[in-house]
Amino acid sequence: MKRIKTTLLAAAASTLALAVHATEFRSADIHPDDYPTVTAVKFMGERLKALSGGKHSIKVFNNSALGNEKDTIEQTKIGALQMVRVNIAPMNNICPETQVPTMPFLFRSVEHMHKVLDGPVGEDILKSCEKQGFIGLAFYDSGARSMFTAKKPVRSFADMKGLKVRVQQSDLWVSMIEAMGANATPMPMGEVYTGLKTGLIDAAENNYPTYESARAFEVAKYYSKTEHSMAPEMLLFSKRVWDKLSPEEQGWLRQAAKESVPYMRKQWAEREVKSLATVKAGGAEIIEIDKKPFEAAMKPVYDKFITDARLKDLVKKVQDTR
Ligand code: GTR
Repeated sequence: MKRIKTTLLAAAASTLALAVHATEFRSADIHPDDYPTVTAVKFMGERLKALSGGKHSIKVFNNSALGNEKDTIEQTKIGALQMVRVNIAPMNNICPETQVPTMPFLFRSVEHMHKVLDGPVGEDILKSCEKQGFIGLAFYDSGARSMFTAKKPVRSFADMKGLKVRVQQSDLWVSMIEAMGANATPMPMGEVYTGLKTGLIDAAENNYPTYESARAFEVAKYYSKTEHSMAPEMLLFSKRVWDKLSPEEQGWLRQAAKESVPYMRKQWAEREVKSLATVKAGGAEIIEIDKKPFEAAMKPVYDKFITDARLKDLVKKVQDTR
């Protein structure tokens, strides 16, 4: 009898321990429910739940419910938020190594980008944000970004002159757009639609899925395929929270994040095709453009941002990756 009692007590205690320590990590995203970054983090949550035997899960707060990317990065840094999925651009001013995969015309193809980000250079860049309070868990795809305009189409490099272009909140992005002869206005993504509609800005740039999901094609129907950057998405975990987890828990998170990458890539490839069809059906004009003058204009951007030996070495390693 005593034995049974002890066993029961132990079982109750362990259930209690599980209940006390079970954690639902919160993760932020600016995108809608069906966007591949959102579905991928949800998938990661399912994997985490399975790997941890139900101990941990993830709740995604998307649609900018917790604020814009800059705000949610701040919340993650202080540990108020455990995880965030953002584009790499708003990290550019925080950890300089993230500038490397953002650089214009750096990746030759999607395959090249995957090879770099899946290899030691990607690992190195993810790790580089640790000293700033972020554990880099993974990179996700974001395709290539191109220019879209509201009033006049951009058919050649010269058409960029004087345009007011919205950029992400990053000094590197400001320089990139200025090197194209345009004026850069940094602002959060959530303000782009109204900005284009009211004429506060003439243009913005993004991949097909965001051009579509933000309904930007309704107010800026000329999409010129400049494909100037393949700046990827990043999945970041708060180091403050991370340091309180056991190595086993950290391992589950890393594993679940890793497993979400191929899932995301598949969803992404499908979404790019779907979004292109949607924007075309919605009246967008897709313009083929000579990218050479754009690429040639980017030398000052490299000179200004890829300054020290470490960044130069990383860029070289990317270029040498075959
Ligand atoms: C999207 C990206 C977002 C955000 C947005 C922007 O492609 O997925 O994270 O960075 O672009 O331009 O602000």
